[in-house]
Amino acid sequence: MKIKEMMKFAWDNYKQYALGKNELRPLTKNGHIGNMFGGLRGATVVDALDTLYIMELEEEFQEAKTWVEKSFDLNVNGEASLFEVNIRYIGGLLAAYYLTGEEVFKSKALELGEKLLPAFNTPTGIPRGVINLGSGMSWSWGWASAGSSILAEFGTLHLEFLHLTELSGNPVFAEKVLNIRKVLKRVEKPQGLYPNFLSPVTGNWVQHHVSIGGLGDSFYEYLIKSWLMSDKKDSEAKKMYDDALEAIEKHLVKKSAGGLTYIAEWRGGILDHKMGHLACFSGGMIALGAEHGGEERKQHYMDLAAEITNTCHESYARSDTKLGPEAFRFDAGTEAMATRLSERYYILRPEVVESYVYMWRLTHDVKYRQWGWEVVKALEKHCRVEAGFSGIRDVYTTVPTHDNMQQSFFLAETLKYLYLLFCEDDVLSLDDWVFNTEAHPLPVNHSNFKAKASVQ
Ligand code: DMJ
Repeated sequence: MKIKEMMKFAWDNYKQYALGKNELRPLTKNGHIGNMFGGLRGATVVDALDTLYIMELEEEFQEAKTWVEKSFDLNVNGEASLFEVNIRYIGGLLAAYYLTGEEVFKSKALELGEKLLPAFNTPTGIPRGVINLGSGMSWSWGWASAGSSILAEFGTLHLEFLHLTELSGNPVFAEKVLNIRKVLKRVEKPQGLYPNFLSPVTGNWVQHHVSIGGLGDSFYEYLIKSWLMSDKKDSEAKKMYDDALEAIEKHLVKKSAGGLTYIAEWRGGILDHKMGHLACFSGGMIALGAEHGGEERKQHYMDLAAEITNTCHESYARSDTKLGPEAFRFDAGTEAMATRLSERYYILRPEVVESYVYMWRLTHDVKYRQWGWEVVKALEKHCRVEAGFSGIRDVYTTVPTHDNMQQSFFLAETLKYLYLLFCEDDVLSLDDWVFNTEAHPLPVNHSNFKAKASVQ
């Protein structure tokens, strides 16, 4: 199948030119390390493991596994993003363990999980965003206002941390994330909304910026997925999700003059009529949450999910490359297009395809497969280069503008979701698996684990 060939191509080039680095630079044919992972290496290896396995790229999976066994060093010193290490490394290792049963993935996940714990040593227990994996010192991002922690970062640990407790028998991981939930339940929410910046010292919001795109996104995703992963026992998470979505719908969801439904951003009550590519995961999330409501409510949310997914498809369809920009706007006559030069890029992100997969699995409307295939063709035409896949700087021109970066999430997510879009529903069935925000599948606990997920 075509998508399997794309994965093999992406992997083979990474292996040839960048094995052990974090990402491949496909134009210059070398590796990129970056500064998100605190000295950890092989982000692409760990992110790719489960995709290689699922696609039955056996030889390539063995190569990746061998690298983890022989070369993946956790004794590093450097400033890491707690969020990124969790979703890519812990998520990737956990998924690889659950799919294969190979102990090496479990032990590395647990060892790395321990290294993240000092980030939670704050007055509220809300972790800071950056941690030195060697010394355990942690601090907030320099760009985050007044030393705050970011909703999408501390709100995107729950799934992985419950599994760390499940696998280790050590309650500490679950305790940390259940405490985060407690703080969030307690704090007053303006209009029922969750702003993106919270002080880890006082437990109060620092700024009233609300977004279902960057800085907020996966917090909402992890609420509904916590409920699903607990085999629908964690009713607290479901209630928080339902309430948050209701507030979002009331205050942020809008329809453009041309009839496109979108989710705006909110700054202290003022709307910014912009939707980020990141926010496009929400079509899938809303459909996933709708699947389990009452009949009328379910239809309402399925309609909303379909409308948002359609808008995100429009953001692709209205570009010359048929790939979508980093952000698109609905103002001054613009509909679903980027207006700023700085927002025209596409870095191989998965969110739109992710929504196609959920919509396909939950409706079986063939248009989602057609839309997915449009993405495959566009990636082949505009992002495939001699030695891998590259992001592009401007989706509105077909003159090549490659950014020379093959993101690890392209292998973890974009290619995995494209593959799943064309598989039978029982390949990683939504009844048995939840995908973490990096598309790493974690099993639903149909037995004892559900009790722990609802502890309070
Ligand atoms: C990925 O690392 C995850 O999907 C995350 O939730 C958001 N950003 C990238 C992909 O765009």
